[in-house]
This record gives sequence, structure tokens and C-alpha cells, in this order.
Amino acid sequence: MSGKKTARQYVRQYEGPAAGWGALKSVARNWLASENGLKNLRAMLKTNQDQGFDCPGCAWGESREDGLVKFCENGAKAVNWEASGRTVGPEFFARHRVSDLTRQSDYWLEYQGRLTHPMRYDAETDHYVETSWDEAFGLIARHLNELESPNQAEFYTSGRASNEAAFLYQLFVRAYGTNNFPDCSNMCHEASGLGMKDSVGVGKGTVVFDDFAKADAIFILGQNPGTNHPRMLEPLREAVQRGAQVVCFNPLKERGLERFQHPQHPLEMLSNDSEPTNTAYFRPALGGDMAVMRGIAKYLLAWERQARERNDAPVFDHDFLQQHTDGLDAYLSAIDGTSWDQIVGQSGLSLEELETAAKMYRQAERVIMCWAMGITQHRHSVATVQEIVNLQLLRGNVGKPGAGLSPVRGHSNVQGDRTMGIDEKPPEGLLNALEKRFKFAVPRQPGHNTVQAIQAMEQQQAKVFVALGGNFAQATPDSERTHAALRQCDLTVNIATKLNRSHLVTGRDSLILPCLGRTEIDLQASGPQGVTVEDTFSMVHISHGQLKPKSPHLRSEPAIIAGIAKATLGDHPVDWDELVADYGRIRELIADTIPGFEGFNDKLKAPGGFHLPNAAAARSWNTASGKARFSASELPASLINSAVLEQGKTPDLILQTMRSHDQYNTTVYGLDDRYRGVFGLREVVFVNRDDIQRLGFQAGDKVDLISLWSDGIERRVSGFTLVPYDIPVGQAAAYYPETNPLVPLESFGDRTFTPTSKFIAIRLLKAAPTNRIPSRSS
Ligand SMILES: Nc1nc2c(c(=O)[nH]1)N[C@H]1C(S)=C(S)[C@@H](COP(=O)(O)OP(=O)(O)OC[C@H]3O[C@@H](n4cnc5c(=O)[nH]c(N)nc54)[C@H](O)[C@@H]3O)O[C@H]1N2
Ligand SMILES: Nc1nc2c(c(=O)[nH]1)N[C@H]1C(S)=C(S)[C@@H](COP(=O)(O)OP(=O)(O)OC[C@H]3O[C@@H](n4cnc5c(=O)[nH]c(N)nc54)[C@H](O)[C@@H]3O)O[C@H]1N2
Ligand SMILES: [Mo]
Repeated sequence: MSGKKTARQYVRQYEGPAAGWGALKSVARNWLASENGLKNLRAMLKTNQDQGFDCPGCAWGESREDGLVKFCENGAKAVNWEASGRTVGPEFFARHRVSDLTRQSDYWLEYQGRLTHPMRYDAETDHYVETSWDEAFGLIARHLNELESPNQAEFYTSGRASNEAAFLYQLFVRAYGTNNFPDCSNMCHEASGLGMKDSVGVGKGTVVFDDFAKADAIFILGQNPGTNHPRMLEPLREAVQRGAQVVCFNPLKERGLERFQHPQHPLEMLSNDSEPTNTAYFRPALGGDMAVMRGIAKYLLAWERQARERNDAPVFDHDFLQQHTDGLDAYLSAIDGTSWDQIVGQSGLSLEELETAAKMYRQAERVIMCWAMGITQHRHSVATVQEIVNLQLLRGNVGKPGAGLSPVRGHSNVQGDRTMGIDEKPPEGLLNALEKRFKFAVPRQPGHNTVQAIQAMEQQQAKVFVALGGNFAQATPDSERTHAALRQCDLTVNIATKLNRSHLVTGRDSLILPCLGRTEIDLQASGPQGVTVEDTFSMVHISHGQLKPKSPHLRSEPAIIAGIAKATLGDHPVDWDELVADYGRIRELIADTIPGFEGFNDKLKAPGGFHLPNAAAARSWNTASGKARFSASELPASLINSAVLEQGKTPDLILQTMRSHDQYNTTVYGLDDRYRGVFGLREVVFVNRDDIQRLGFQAGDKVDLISLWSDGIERRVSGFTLVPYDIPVGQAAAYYPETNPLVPLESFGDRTFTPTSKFIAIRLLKAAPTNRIPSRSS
């Protein structure tokens, strides 16, 4: 395939390919802005190297064998952001009252730099004041030990925490007595875990990095890798070059899925050439992917029947179906019972498009299905994930090289955190292993997920909130209610690297505990420590920080957890200090209790780490029936929630909330979204020109967005700029977290409790005058 491809014309202003010169320019800007440029450049060269640290960006994995330096624009931004030269210490908090800081934007808050000292909130003066680690641990212990029940405390985890930190945290929390582990995964790939566990017995992806080079087709559903997993563009481009199909399903034409310029390929950069990263692009309705998959399956079934009549080669993989699956008949009936009208109506694709996609699927011997938030943040996400599995099972596309299921994870160690037991519904096996090893009665009652934790705080049933990283107040839905719920707590604690809004939405007592970042040297009694992470392909490897810590007062996450644990529980059930002195000892405990980690410390010596066993990838099915199971779900009767329909309300548009190119979740690196042609502004809403006209607005108008729900609460965000965009009619898109106030707490996925961040029924109104915080307040 030739390198040339004329730029297709879209409404966006950005004409360049993904990555390439645009990315280098942006990285350079970030380097300079970090005020620590040269050091960070040296640090960059250590990213994802055997002796270096794991990129604190996304969970995409790499083959590490070729020894090349691998990083991407957004990984570079993540490193620079963490390694910022600016700091936020006691003088900063003395200068700013908390209520004043609250008026600053999320961007401004994190931009101020790295937290340097443990700080305690003083409600009387409305300032954070310096405290000592011992006082902080003592305060937490006092609060925890005063609760009537351990279930009145919530222990949140964000997916950047290392395996060692996560394991210690869950050990402490369970020894304290609760399974209340709300975590970012509840808002993220919960549906992938639940759906896949039931269907194939494993809640993780079944492919490894090398499978991408062997696939005949890669389907990418509801994912924007150009921004969120940029290193994935390279295998996609290579797939296209060798003639494989890369088939995208995304209502937005995402630049990274169209063209990619390799930043480490000098010739391509000089000639400004770029390579396509897809061979077909379909633009479904929001929430329409289950119908798309059903439509493809319906074509396959029709062709299978035709083939049987004509004695042609079968379409289905009958050996696989016979030997490895059950529930096929019920599933085929479900396909027959789903009309083409339903499929076309709900998918947003035409019959011809569905047929084309089905042909691409059928022609490939080996297919990988990748997906992310466009699939998992809907009400029927579990059913959608299972429909992806169904389709893959029909042609035996699970558990063979170059084929499989690939939910592409978000945070760099979100998958590892679950493996370590950050799970509000822990598997029996884990609890038994902990009980046996540590000799205490583990709590057996399921704990709270993120939504339930907010509800418990709202009802004053939960009184202490502890966060191991993340930005709970902003990442969660229904911001106004969630903030009010947090403020009712007796104590809120945030273990964090940078200041964010969660630290300002305080309980009566509140602590900020500043920790080392992954880029920094972690020195303990036995010497410098490494920590481990698990990537999206279940590869576990070690990460060694390289930079001098930002402040001598910082402690590592394991040390902070151990400090809280010791103050609360004493030396029970372990000698916490001894574990922190040498993380190898924590790994020994992991080896004793978590399957796949036997001989953990030794296994880490292998270059690139080791791969955790994945039963489904080996065609061994840990399901109720011992087989891979078809799920015969019906398509949802309506995508719009009955809580909206019952009100007789008709939405103007359906809104998805997504990431710009200049952010990492609630961390906003800058105000541009280069690929989508938006610069200097985040309060924008992308709408089709026809809809803008239909609704009586003009491009550039300022509008308020109101979401529809049945509880009488007005959920509104104000003063958003209308951007005409190449987006299907009836849809809108805007950035997270600015639009989180619109997501009702009760609008979550069936079984998953994942907020429906990709499907919000909204109305547009002419903007009312507001006291809104402008983004440009830095
Ligand atoms: N630089 C950077 N990297 C990141 C992150 C970040 O914020 N910044 N976040 C990390 C995390 S935690 C995660 S979970 C991942 C998120 O990675 P993504 O899932 O790629 O993140 P989103 O921006 O939410 O993008 C969702 C994509 O799905 C599409 N989409 C929305 N709704 C639908 C739908 O109903 N159907 C289909 N087919 N498509 C739909 C949107 O148009 C968009 O392209 O990225 C991780 N990596
Ligand atoms: N509307 C809407 N809401 C969403 C989503 C969406 O698509 N739309 N996506 C959801 C998804 S997929 C996710 S994963 C969640 C993310 O939710 P979170 O994981 O809670 O949020 P982040 O923005 O990643 O957290 C950023 C903060 O983490 C802290 N931090 C950074 N590095 C470290 C570290 O090494 N250690 C510690 N202790 N702290 C650190 C910093 O203080 C920083 O401010 O948001 C969810 N919310
Ligand atoms: Mo995520």
C-alpha cells in the first residue's frame, strides 16, 4: 500500500495526521511548560524501558524485546505533568482560602504543581495547614475506630496505584472490616469484566500485543486510540499496510483512526506523509453497537444457512461451537427474533453498511475486537459486550493466535488493581486465600461500588471517605449531589500527587497526603524500590522511578497506607513497617494469595516481565457450564431510559461525554483539542449543523445543556459554545468532567452501576447568565 493518501475533507480544521509533527510540537510545548524540561527529557528516555518506569499514562502494552524507546505524545504529557517543576506547599495554602480555590478551574488547580507536605483542613480559618504524618495517621485512625461499623467508611482507588500499593490497601481495609472498594473501574470497564466473566470465564482481554500482527481484521468499537491509546496506532497502521482490515465503529470521525504519522519514523516525518489506520469506518448511533453486532450476526446466520443449502463451506466454526460453547440454539433464535427494522433503527447504520461490515468480518480468519468507553458507558453495556463475544464465538475467534477479545483498559494499572483485590464484590477464592494466609475473619458481605458509595454518603450512612489517588468529586456523576454528599462526611482523605477539586470538597475534617509519583525514586530502608503494574494484555512488569522526589516530605503510596494501617490496627495482621522496608516482602504476600503470582519476585527478573495465565485464551472456560456461553439477550426496547420517557419528555439530542486530546481524565493539560479543531476552550458542545438549525440556534451561540430525568432535579451546565461538527444527526458530544453535573446518579448500566456517560438525554437552551468559572483562569 502506498504511503500517500489525500486528506479527506471534514468539517474540522485540523488537516494533519494523528501523532507526527503536531504531536512533537505539542510535546515540546509541554516540556517547556513543565519548567523541568531537560530532566524530564532524560526521564522520558527511561519510560517503558526495562530499568525505567512504566508510563503513567494508559494501560496499552508493548513488546519490550526490541529495546527501542517507546513513548507517545500523551505519555510524554503525563510524565511532564507529574514531573512539573512547580510545587504547592504550606505557603500556597496560607495564601488561598479553600473557598477561593474552589472558584478556580480544574485546569488551574492541577497546574499549580506538585503537592509537597501533608496538609490538614482547618474549618475555622478555611485554610489547609501543614500537619505531620503521624498526626495525619492518628486523625484517620481516630475517625475509623470511632465508627459504629467499618461499613461506614469508603475506600476509593484510582487505577494508577501499583500492585504493591493496591494489595496493601485491600489487606488493610479488609482487616479493618469492610469491602467498600468503590474504584475508577466502576466507571470504566466494569461491563467488560462482568460480561466476559459470564461468557468466557475471564474478565480480562484474551489477546497479547503480538496478536495484533497476526490478525486479518481488527474491529475497533467506541474507542479513540489516537488520543487515549496513541501507541496502538502503530500496530493498526501496520495491519493496514499488510492488507488486514481495520474496521472502526465510532459516530465521530476520530483523526487517529483515520491517519497516523509515526513520530519515530524520520522519513515519514520529513515528507509529511501519513498512513491510513483504517480500512472502513462506520458511524453508529450512540448505544447502537449491540444492534450493529446483532446485524452482523444476522448476516452470518443467513449466509450460514445459504451455505448449508448449497453445500458450500460453512460460515460458522462448527468444531469450535461443538467442542467449546453452549447456548447456541437460544442465541440463533434470538437473532431470528430480532427484526432488521429493529437492527437498522437502533444501530444507526444502513443494511448495506451492516452487510459490508459483516463481509469484512466473515472474510477474516482471525479477528480481534477492541473496545473502550463507547461500549461500556451505556445502560445495556453488559449485553453489548456479550454480543461482541457472541459474534466472536460464532467463528471461533477466541483463543487462537491473532484473534480474541480486547477491552482496552484505561488507567495504567487499573487491571492490576482488580487483580490485587480492589473489588467490592470479591471472589470467594480471594477471600479464602486472605483468611488462610493472614488468619483474620475477612468481611464476606459485598461492599459499595462508586455509585453506592455516593448514595451512602448522601444518606449519611458513610462518614469517612479515603481516596488512593484519583479525583472522585469530578470523575463521578451528578456533581452537585456528589459534592454535597462528600461534604457531609466526618473525614475525607486524599492521597495525591497534585491538587484537584476532590481536595476542596472537604468533609468536616480533611487531609491531603502527598505521595511520590511513579517517575520518582522510592527509597525505603532496604534501598530504592520498584513497583509492579499489569497492562491491558495481562503482562506484569516492574517500574523503577528515576527522578529525585519533588519534596523530602513525600511518602510512597505503600508507606502511606502502612502508616494509616498501623495507626488504625497496630501490627495486625502484618508488621506494616517491615513490608514497606522492602516491597519484595509485599510481593511475597501477593505470591501467597493471588493466583498467577507464584514466585513473583523471581518472575520479575525476566526482561519485560511475565504474562498472567488467561484461561479463555487457552480455550479453557471458567464459566458456570465449563463452556464459552452464548447470551441470548434482546435488544433494549428503547435506548432512552424509561425515567426520561415516562415524563413524556423528548430530548433535543443525545449527548456523549468524552476526552479531549489535552487531558488525562479529570487532569486537564491544556485547553486545545487539536484533532477536533478546538483551541483554547473546553466548554463546547459538538452538534450537527442540521440540528443547530432545527433547534433554532446558530454556530457559536452560547447554550445551556439540561439533562432529562424523572426526579425533578434540574441538572444544567451553562454557557457552552455550539460547535458545528461532523457528527450524526441527533447526537451531541462534549467534554468530561465539565458535563458530569448532567449525569443523574441513578442513570447507570444494568448490573454495572457504571454511569451512562455516553448516553445522556439533553435539551439545549439559550444560555442564561451565570457565575460559571471560565477555563482561562490560569
Ligand atoms: N491521553 C489520555 N489517555 C487516556 C485517558 C485520557 O483521559 N487521556 N484516559 C484513560 C482511561 S481511564 C480510559 S478508560 C481510556 C478511555 O479511552 P476511550 O474510550 O477512547 O475514551 P473516550 O474519550 O471516552 O472516547 C470514547 C470514544 O468512543 C466513541 N463513542 C462514544 N459513544 C459511542 C457509542 O455509543 N458507540 C461507539 N461505537 N462509539 C462511541 C467516542 O466518539 C470516542 O471516540 O483512555 C485512557 N487513556
Ligand atoms: N462523564 C464522564 N465521566 C467519567 C468518564 C467519562 O468518560 N465521562 N470516564 C470515567 C473513567 S473511564 C474513569 S477511569 C474515571 C477516572 O477517575 P479517577 O481515576 O478518579 O480520576 P483521574 O482524573 O484519573 O485522577 C487524577 C488525579 O489523580 C492524582 N494522581 C495522579 N497520579 C497519581 C499517583 O501516582 N498517585 C496518587 N495517589 N494520585 C495520583 C492526581 O492528584 C490527579 O489530580 O472517570 C470516569 N468518569
Ligand atoms: Mo477509565
